[in-house]
Amino acid sequence: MMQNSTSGRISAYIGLGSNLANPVEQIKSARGAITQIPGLQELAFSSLYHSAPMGPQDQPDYVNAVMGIATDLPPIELLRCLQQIENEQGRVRKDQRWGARTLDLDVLLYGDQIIDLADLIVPHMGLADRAFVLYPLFEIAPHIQVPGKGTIADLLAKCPRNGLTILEHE
Ligand code: ROI
Repeated sequence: MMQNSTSGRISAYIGLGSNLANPVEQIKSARGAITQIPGLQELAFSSLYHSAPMGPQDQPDYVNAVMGIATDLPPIELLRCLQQIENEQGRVRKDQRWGARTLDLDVLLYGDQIIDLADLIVPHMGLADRAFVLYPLFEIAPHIQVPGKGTIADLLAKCPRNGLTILEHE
């Protein structure tokens, strides 16, 4: 199925998060921008979820979602395109680690590949213990394997919902 090779269309999953400047609109606008990336097609989009911040608590709650895509962009090019969209939507990188942000786009999974580059680690490091990633991912891809970590269903069973609620059904 070419999921393992270096060329051809790969299914990948992108995590979206925002907790500033109208998060629902940030997520919807990011979805539109991602769909415009050449060499990429949307396959699925989760509901929008409302989540309490993980990390510093002195920041607003988040809106999170997960998007499934098919792409022939290499992972690092996909990352660069996503970073450009973050910047275009007013992302300012502050000194505080894990602080508030208008838009965060993460490559969660890229086919069944394990990627360990300076700028990009896939599967995403927080994937297994973040309810705001696992629940939307499970919604759109209940049968996938997370390379090196097991099935999404197994991971989900070990991850409390943590107050995560659906804000807007897809
Ligand atoms: N917390 C939540 N709930 N959602 C996020 O998307 C999110 N992103 C982050 C940190 C700051 C770790 N906390 C988060 O990067």
